[in-house]
Amino acid sequence: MKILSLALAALISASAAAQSTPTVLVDADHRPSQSLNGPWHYILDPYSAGLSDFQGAINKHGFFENREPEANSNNAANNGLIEYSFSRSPTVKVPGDWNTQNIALLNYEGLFWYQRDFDFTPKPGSRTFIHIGAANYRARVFINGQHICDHEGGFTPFDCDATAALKPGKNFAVIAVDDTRLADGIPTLKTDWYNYGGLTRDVSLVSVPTAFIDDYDLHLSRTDHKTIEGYVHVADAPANTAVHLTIPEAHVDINATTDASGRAAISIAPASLNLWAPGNPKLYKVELSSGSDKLTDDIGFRTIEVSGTHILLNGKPIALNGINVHAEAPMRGGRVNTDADVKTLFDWLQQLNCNFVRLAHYPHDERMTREADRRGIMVWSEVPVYWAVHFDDPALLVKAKQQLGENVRRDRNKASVILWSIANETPNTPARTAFLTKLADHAHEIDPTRLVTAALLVRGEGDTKIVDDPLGKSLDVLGTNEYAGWYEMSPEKILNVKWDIRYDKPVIMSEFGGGAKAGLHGPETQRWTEEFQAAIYRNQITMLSKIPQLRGTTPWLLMDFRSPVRLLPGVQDGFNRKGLISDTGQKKQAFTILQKAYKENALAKP
Ligand code: GCB
Repeated sequence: MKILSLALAALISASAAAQSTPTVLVDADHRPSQSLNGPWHYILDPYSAGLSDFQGAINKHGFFENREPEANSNNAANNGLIEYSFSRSPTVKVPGDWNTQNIALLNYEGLFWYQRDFDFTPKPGSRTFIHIGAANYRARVFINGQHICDHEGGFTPFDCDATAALKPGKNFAVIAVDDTRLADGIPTLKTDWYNYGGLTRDVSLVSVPTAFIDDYDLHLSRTDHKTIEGYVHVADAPANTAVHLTIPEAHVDINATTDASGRAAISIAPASLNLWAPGNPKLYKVELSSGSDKLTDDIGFRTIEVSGTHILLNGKPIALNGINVHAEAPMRGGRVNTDADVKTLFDWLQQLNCNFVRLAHYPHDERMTREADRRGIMVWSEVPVYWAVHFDDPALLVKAKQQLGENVRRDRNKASVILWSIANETPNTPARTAFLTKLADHAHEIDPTRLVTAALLVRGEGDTKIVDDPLGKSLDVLGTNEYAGWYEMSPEKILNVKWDIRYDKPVIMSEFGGGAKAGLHGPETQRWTEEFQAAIYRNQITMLSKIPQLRGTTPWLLMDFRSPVRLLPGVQDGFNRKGLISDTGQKKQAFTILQKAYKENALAKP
């Protein structure tokens, strides 16, 4: 591990000249692009042969050079012996984790090389970025043998400037992805989800003019609920560069100019605006241009605030009827990364009468937040600061901020996203509280228009659940996880549970539930039956509905998902079975119970 890290560090500094720092191009999914999805050759490299030699020294002619073995042995001395060949290696599909594409790769964790050829025609006066929707967990990107960039973090997008390495005609890309779990990673070594490795989301080439719009933030002002405010940022443009913004349907047509940092401030109050809300997911076509750069987005306008223990959407109190969703692709496993996956999940959410979803426990594919915008489903969006992260390591705060920053940048123009969650079930220690207070402050600083939350553990004294985690001070909304009826007490005892919430803030019950194997029936007292799970839901609904400051619920969870810590044969078989729907799409009894409760608004009250 150490040797590999050193090798990577040396490799990175050796070719630093070509490298760029990854960025996130906002709205990349709406820009014209050249897709690099499809089959890529791969080499499994558990011993890091493509990066370092037999004594761990850096291999200057690593696999990123994409060479082929020489037939003539005399040539071998010049370039070193070539003991790999991408063209003779098998392929996997991108986007897609490697684990579910080949049974032999199901449990592989380590270094994995991807390679593909592509044709490219550079356009004069343009720059080209390679866009990677997500690579789990670390990625090193090479084009035509040149090292372009590195990225750490398995669930956020990144864009790297590849202009200098691209050439007209035939090109090749090599991407080394390493999903080794790291003690000093975000998340850390242990999670209750599968470590699907690889290029799990779309890969493409995005060409933009030399000066171009890389970022913008357009939202409704919380102060007057009428003004669209924010900024448009033009990368690599001099001060006073003109920016043009139109929203034809709202009769907005304005010009602005950038300051020295490239930002053009926006503030415009249209005569009338139809505000985004569940049941009215109005999106406006927004057109932005600067110089020869032009892009369009579909943006909803709404405000989200807290008043005492209430959550206000467009100034009105709301209740959040939600559920947790992992990015587990319905009925096929692997990660959600297609329109069809997203449609299945959102159809289920709407059947359940949800107006809210918690995208657990990391940023999901951008298709998910786009669809939430279109369908009017509010979103809790999270970064994987999960369980026992090394909170005393300052380097990890940097990594957490990076992932949060990338997530915010990608999704800040999505009306559906109302909550940034900074963590899940972290231990209540001074180091944790200091770390997450800084992360919460950072979230407020980079996006002052949304609410910040975290899923907290609750303390129990007898039948009383106490919410007094000191982190609560830094949060706008408290998420609380509890598993009464499953990890503690029998389902009928749930009805005795009382709450002592020591904050005057809105509460979302961010997890509760229990497991059931779809199709297994028996008495309510028999664990793993659908009846047992249904009893938990019935009693939780009765108990939770009595919490005066309950503003939302997201039970755990919509669909069963693959997890390496769920090992009970014949029942779990490597899956967490707390879904209301099985991994094969079979609905369990509790689905109908929650569906009815949400139809009757029986849980949270506005
Ligand atoms: C939790 C975690 C979630 C787990 C779940 C469970 O508290 O937040 O990631 O999967 O419990 O099933 O135990």
